[in-house]
Formats: sequence, structure tokens, C-alpha cells
Amino acid sequence: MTFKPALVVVDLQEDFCPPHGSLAVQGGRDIVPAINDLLSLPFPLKIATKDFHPQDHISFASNHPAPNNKPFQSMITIKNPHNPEETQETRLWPDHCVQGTTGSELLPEFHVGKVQHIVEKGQDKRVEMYSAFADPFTSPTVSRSKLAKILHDAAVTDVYVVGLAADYCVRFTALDAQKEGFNTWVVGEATKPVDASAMEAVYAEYGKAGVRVIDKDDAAIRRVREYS
Ligand code: VGL
Ligand code: ZN
Repeated sequence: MTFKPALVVVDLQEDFCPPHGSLAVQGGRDIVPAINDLLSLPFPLKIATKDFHPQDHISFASNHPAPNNKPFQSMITIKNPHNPEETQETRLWPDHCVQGTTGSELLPEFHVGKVQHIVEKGQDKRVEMYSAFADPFTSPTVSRSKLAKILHDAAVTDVYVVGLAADYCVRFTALDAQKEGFNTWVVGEATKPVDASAMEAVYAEYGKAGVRVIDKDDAAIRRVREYS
């Protein structure tokens, strides 16, 4: 049975962390030691992703008129730019991870020197893109990152997802990894949510999809330790 694991570290960026992040996730920085521990394991492929928006991105509340432009609260309807019949309800956020700003930078304490690829996402101003694979539209997909090709070209079998945020980019990246045909594992200690009350529903979604949430001592991690 073949086993080739890859580690995907999602959006470990200043804007998602205290003390200065515009969209800081509570305890966001506290997961770095767990992630650095995972980076020291013999994963044959390690990837970091970055949320990387233009200033005029559709998900920024600042780009929408009052009164429906409250960051963290307001929801808007986005149309597929190639197909107005397909729509998505999506949340508005404070400006975050704008290309070229310090908020978009990866955390300096994250051992990014151990990753082989940094995949940027969210550059298309017309669509939200939580998943590091693609935007949520399907008829057709609007924007795809290089992530699926990198993983498939390397003949990866198992994808281990960690990072920020558990209820947004980690969630949709893990669900898409499973859809792409990879056995997908989310390491619980190595992710934190924007909204902890959302996690029960996220776990239920994972259960349906076949994504497994594990802790760092799980047999699936031991298997990586023994990988050669
Ligand atoms: C994210 C909200 C907006 C994330 C990205 O990385 O989870 N959340 N953009
Ligand atoms: Zn974003």
C-alpha cells in the first residue's frame, strides 16, 4: 500500500494573529510550536499557503456601501463572473492579507524554510477563496491555485492540513483535498477558529466528507514519523 504524506500549512499570516492582525484569530500564534514540530517530521512534501488579496478584493467590507458593510457581520451575494446564475452568500471581513503589506507576511517564528512551495490564493478580486485549491464556484470554477497540481505531480496520497482559520480556510482546504482524492487529516492542536461555536458543524461536515480530525499523537502522525 503506498503512502506519501504532504503537510499543508494554511495562512499562517500576521493578519490572522494577535497582536496586530486585522482579522486576528484568538490564540492564532499559539499553534506555531505544534506546526514547527510537524515541520520537523519526514513529510516528503511541505507546503505553506498565503491569503494574498488585492486592496479592492470583494471580501473586504471597506469595498462595499453602508449599511451592509460591517466586517465580521454583513453577508453579501457574489455572482460567478462567468455565470450570473451561480451565486454564493459570503461574509465580509476587515481588510486583510493585502499584497505587499506586513499583515500579509508569514509569521517569522514559523519555520517556513522547511517548506518547498508557497502557494498564494485569493488574488482574484471578484471571488472569495477560502480553499487553497480553488474558489467555491463550480459552473465554472473561476480561480485555481497551483496546489492540486503540486500534490498530484508528487503522487501524494495523504494530505495533513493545519493553520488558520479552522472554520474558514483550513475547513475548505481540507474538504477540497478530500474531494481531490487525497486521504485528508486535520491536526486539531495545530489550528484555531475565528468562531469556536462553528466547530461542531465543521466536524459534522468533515465526518460526512471523510476528513479525519486527529491529535498529534495519532497513528496517522506516527506513520509519517516512520516514513522513509
Ligand atoms: C480566511 C477569512 C478571510 C482564512 C481568509 O484564512 O481562514 N478567513 N480570508
Ligand atoms: Zn481572505
